Amino acid sequence: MIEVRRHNAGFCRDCFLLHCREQVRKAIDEFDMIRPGERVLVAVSGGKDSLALWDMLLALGHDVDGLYLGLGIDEYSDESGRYARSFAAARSLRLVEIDLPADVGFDIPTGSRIARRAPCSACGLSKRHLFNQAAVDGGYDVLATGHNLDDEAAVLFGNVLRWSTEYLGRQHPVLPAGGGFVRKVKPLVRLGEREAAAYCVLAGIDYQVEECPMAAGNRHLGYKEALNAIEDQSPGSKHAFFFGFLDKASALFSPEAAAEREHLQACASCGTPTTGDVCAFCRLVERARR
Ligand code: Q46
Ligand code: ZN
Repeated sequence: MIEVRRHNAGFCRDCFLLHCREQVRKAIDEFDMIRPGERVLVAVSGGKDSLALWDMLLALGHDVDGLYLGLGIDEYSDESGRYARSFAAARSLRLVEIDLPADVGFDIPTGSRIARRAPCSACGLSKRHLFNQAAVDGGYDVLATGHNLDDEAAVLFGNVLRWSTEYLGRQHPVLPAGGGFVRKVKPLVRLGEREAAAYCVLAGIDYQVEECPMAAGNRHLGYKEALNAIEDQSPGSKHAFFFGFLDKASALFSPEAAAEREHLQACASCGTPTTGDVCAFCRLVERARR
């Protein structure tokens, strides 16, 4: 029996798998994430969330290929690539691969050091850019990522703590396509981290359990721990926090994000929309390659 305290419910194996897929289907419908016939590219890291998401999207009948980005983080990246590849191979799925060191010229640990950026900041920037590029190049309509309810609640918590209004205006399970960006969706927003892990175990999905070594001690993990303590006392808090924000507050911040989008121009080097002449990713690549 799998207990989900947030829903005050217990499930057997088959009902739990159906429950998870149903939550994903609901998120897709509620936020109009994927329309019939659209081609989806899902970014997979080899971890539980993204592989569960790929599996669930296929089970729901979507046309989905995978995208794996090798970050060059020592054995962690070697192992994560193996999990992503074996998931795809066992199910005869298409996995698009990009290797940051081989294809772009730097790995996250060295690149971030040289560019004097925190590893997760250099990594996030690289992912955003390369995921979008791969989706555009492959002619996909939608890019899906495995961010779950715990991730979104923790990001929201951090943005609220600092009142980062420009980020609050952009925090949504769907970012529409436009100006060189494909639509970005987060179909796992209705599922918690533990549900994604339980889904993998029950669906027979082998995933990388080890977390990225670069995450240790970062703020995001601290926010997750704080929210876990609250959730323990009061199940449903994360859901109420995040979905309450979407219902009641998110629209208040969107004009600021929209105004920012109006000032974008094409990067002189790669053409991606940016606020400056050259986008942050191209500047990172330039510095890291030096
Ligand atoms: S992979 Fe990249 Fe994460 Fe590792 S370097 Fe940080 S952002 S922790 S999701
Ligand atoms: Zn650029």
